[in-house]
Amino acid sequence: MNPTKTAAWNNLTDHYDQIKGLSIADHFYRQPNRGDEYTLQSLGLHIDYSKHRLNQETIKLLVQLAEEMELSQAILAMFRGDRINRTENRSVLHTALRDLSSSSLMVAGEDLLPEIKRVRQQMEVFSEMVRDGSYLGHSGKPIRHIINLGIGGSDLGPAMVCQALTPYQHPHLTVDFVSNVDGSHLAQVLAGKSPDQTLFIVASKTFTTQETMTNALSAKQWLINHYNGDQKAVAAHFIALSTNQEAVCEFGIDPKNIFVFWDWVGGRYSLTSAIGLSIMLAIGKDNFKSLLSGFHQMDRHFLQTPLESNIPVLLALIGIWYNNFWGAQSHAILPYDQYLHRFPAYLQQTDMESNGKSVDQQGKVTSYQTGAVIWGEAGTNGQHAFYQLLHQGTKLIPADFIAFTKSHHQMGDHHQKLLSNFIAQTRALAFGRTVEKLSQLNIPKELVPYKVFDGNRPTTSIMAQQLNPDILGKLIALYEHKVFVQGHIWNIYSFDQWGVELGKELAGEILPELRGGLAGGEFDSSTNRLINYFREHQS
Ligand code: G6Q
Repeated sequence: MNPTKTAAWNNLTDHYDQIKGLSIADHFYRQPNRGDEYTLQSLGLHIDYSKHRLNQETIKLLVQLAEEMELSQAILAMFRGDRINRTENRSVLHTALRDLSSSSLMVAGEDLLPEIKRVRQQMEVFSEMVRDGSYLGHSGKPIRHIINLGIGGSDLGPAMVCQALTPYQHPHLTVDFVSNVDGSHLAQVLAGKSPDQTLFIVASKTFTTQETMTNALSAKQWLINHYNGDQKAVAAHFIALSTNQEAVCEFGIDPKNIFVFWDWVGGRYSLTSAIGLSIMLAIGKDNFKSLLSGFHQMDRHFLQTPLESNIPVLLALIGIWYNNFWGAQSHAILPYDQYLHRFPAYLQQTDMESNGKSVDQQGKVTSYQTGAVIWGEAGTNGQHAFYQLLHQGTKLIPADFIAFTKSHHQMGDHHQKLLSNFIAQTRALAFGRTVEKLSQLNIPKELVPYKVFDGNRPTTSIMAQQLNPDILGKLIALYEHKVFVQGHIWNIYSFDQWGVELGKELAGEILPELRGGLAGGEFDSSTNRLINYFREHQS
């Protein structure tokens, strides 16, 4: 259904006209207790959405929009395994991977949970052996270095989580991620590593992705060179995470070292499947379980909580409010935690690959805006870079500020300083600095216009006690479901990625030209010229 044809959409358009003149400061003036009234506390998360250009009527109408779009039915359909990814004819069941409370999940006459549990147990046994040193490399030494070879969904999630949970990592194992087909990436990670103590995880759902297979073959060569051509070394130093068992065996990986997952796990939603093995190796099976439990609690919250107090639903609806009624083009993710500095990049994929679509579920080009540009960086670093534009630029950029009350490192007053910046920024963005305030500060008159901050820049503050596996699981699931809600309301298919597939095809098209003779003029003149430039300037 086209969301713009709903009564709620019409009402929201009128409502926007009525309140667009009110600033965030005006809303606080009218409702001084907004800080209490627009805060949700659930699952150990403190979500403050008071610093927004909205009131209770806005929320009511946004919830009506969700109801008219039959959101609750759509949520149920995803959890029970309906084939909601219609363009690929697949179910979307990443929630089953972390379902720690159900005893069965029947989809098309088959219970999915036993197989999920079997693979998780296989992962646990394997990761415990590596972690306690009983898993040995080809020359009988324990593993010290783990290198995940994967890209996109087979890289970003595990890489972000391993970084975020650094304080929980095994002290004697290093975990690296190589994704780029640029040989510099692999070379940099291999440098200084001893092959006889290195374990490669080839993470690829399809096991055909150019970047990953190229890196895997080069890594294999590096290993075999070390063992003077002994191919048997591969079995002890390579494992695979994939849905394509046949291709994995062809590569020479021991079938018992294949950790499978299923076509109903989308790449960017796969970190709680076997794709998360690098995470389990890094933080251990118990911490991995806490991560899953965090995910699962947010899944339950999403499934069971009424729309108006459902965290992912609310954040999604507020995003739609800015995207479709205020014309915001982008959304910033600003974690005030250095360990979360990869979180914006991770969410970029979750959100932009899912909702970067312009054709609706009926095959028609949408007449309205869909997914926002997601970007961001850890605070306080961003404050010394792009916050200038957030405060005084011409663009409207709603932002999520994320912070934790407890640091993993008690170091002087670092953490109070970090958090004071976090709180001060959301306040400054909302309320700005007026001419009246400046006049009390003895500012030269001609500088006043430059030092005025209009404020009225919307933010959501998300706080929790500490960045631990459980809270991280909740945060990730929160954003996954936010993306789902927005995609559903925009009436697009969030779980395919034909734009990514196009890139995969194109990479193969140009490669022979770079290897072979002069470009034959089969492409446009710019492409031919670039190909020729490459060929002529290689040496
Ligand atoms: C994710 C996308 C994409 C995918 C990579 C890697 O949802 O489909 O980012 O994860 O292209 O694909 P493979 O895991 O098949 O190598």
